[in-house]
Formats: sequence, structure tokens, C-alpha cells
Amino acid sequence: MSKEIAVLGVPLDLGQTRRGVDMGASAIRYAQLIESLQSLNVDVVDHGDIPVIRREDAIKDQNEHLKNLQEVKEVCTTLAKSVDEILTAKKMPLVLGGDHSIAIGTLAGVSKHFNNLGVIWYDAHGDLNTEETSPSGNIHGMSLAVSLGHGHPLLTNIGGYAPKVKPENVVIIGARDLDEGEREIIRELGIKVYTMHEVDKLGMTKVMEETLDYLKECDGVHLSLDLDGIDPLYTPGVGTPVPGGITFRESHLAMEMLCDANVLTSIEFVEVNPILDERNKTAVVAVDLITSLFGKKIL
Ligand code: B3U
Ligand code: MN
Ligand code: MN
Repeated sequence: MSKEIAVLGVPLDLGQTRRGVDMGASAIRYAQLIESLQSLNVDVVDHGDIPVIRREDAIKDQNEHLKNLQEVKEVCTTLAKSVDEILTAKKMPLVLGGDHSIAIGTLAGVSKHFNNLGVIWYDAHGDLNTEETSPSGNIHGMSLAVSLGHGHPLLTNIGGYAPKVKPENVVIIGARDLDEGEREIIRELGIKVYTMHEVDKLGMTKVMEETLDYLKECDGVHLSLDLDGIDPLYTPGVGTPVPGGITFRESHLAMEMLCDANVLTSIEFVEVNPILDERNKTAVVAVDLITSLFGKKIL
């Protein structure tokens, strides 16, 4: 990966209800993201943050099944444009959340640049809910479904086209908290999922080998990494921690294998919540994993 990396922050917390995830990109920068990449001789430019409406200024009268729809739509539309510009300029987007609803915007900007985009969704959750199946009404639990073309048209049509991704090009890794509606859509669309059961049974080496093989016909691969995919022992600063997750070591291995395979064309790291964190531990893990993606090796 010798392209220039364009870092883009998205201080959005309106895709869920807990405060603090809007500070995730700042926390990751504070954990020395840019400096760490520069020390690896990676060509990196910080493009700053996408403008985001403050929670205090969001519409008060909300649809409880689709919270902050208008605001999330607006931020994702702006994000899609910026990501599109970055790829048009032949740079690689590294998007920092923000909650996982931002993936709707990232993928809207990314997918038009590829005919057959693959997506690796590293997450404790499926984010495959729709307005009808969501137990929370939080859009961060719907972003993968939206990108597959399932959900409110205001979201699925961001960027003027849908869907952004084909179900056969998606691999979910680390799932351990799926809602009933999500299980149904996984079965219905035949989405490839490595739950924690498979991670334990096969080991991360095999999971990543199979994932890379599964996506081998793709002309680009987007990594959408939700820090709650990792066990909360290592990443406690997330809004919805789920025990029994991927370890720090397994995650490093996964990132190193992705680096060696040299397949990633865009990356996003989401759900770092410094208010819920312990001394910025989660952001530090995010930076560690990002440096592994860009070639940091032990020896
Ligand atoms: N599946 C639940 C919980 C959830 C999804 N994503 C996160 N939490 N981080 C929902 O609200 O859709
Ligand atoms: Mn997620
Ligand atoms: Mn999650």
C-alpha cells in the first residue's frame, strides 16, 4: 500500500444514544495515529473532520424506530462526497468514527469506484437491522443492511444509487450479538458470517485465509472495523460492549494478514467512545491495529 492515506474524522454520535463516540476521531488522533503512521514511512495527510450537527441541535421530535434519520442522512451524504473525492484523487480513505452509522456514507463514497466491492465487517454485531426489526431504533445497528439496499430510502439512496454492496461480497467477523431479524436476513441473503464460534473453532489464521479467498474476485475491499468486535477487556471504550470477543492478539494477526494480502482499498474504524474508556485504551488499540494494517511488524 504505497498510496497516500487520507485520514477523515466523522464526529457523529447520532446513530446511537450514548454520548461520547463523537470524540472518537479526536481520541484516535490523540493516541498518535498520524505520528505512528509517519514513523512507518506511510504517506499520510489528515483531512480533518466532516462537519456534524450537534446533538443539542438535532430535531427533537424523532421517529423512535429510526432515530436522527435526517441528521445521519445529511452527515453520511457529506461523508460520501469527501470519500469519493479522496478515491478520485487516487488516495486511500482512512475514516475515523463516530458511530457505525457512518459506514453508510463511507460505502456510498467508496462503492461507485469499484465493480465488485468486498466488505469485511469486523464487529460483535451484524448491523443488519431495519426500521422494522431494530430493537433500539439506532441507525448504527442498521448500516450494513442499508448498504445492502435494505432500509429507509433516504439512507439506501445516499449518493443516488443502491445497493452499495452485494450480499455475496460481505464477510462479517466476530459476531456474537445478533437480533432475530438479523439472523433472518443473514439466512435469506446467504451472508458469510464468522461468529465467535467459528473464530474459536477455526482460529483466526483460517478465518482470515478463508475470508481472503472468499473475496478473491473483488476489485476492492473495504474494512469496516467496529472496536466492539474486540473483547471489551482490551477495548472497554465502546457503547455496547459484548463479552467473549476477538482478542488483541487475534486482531493483530488479522490486520497483519490483511496487510500482507495487500487487498484493502479503504478502511474505517468506528465506535471509539473516550467517555466510556479507560485512559484512552481503546483508541490506543485502534492505532495499534491501524499500524499493523500499514506494515508494522514485530521484527
Ligand atoms: N443490534 C442492536 C445493538 C447494537 C447494534 N450495534 C451496536 N449495538 N453497536 C441494535 O440496536 O441494532
Ligand atoms: Mn457496528
Ligand atoms: Mn458493534
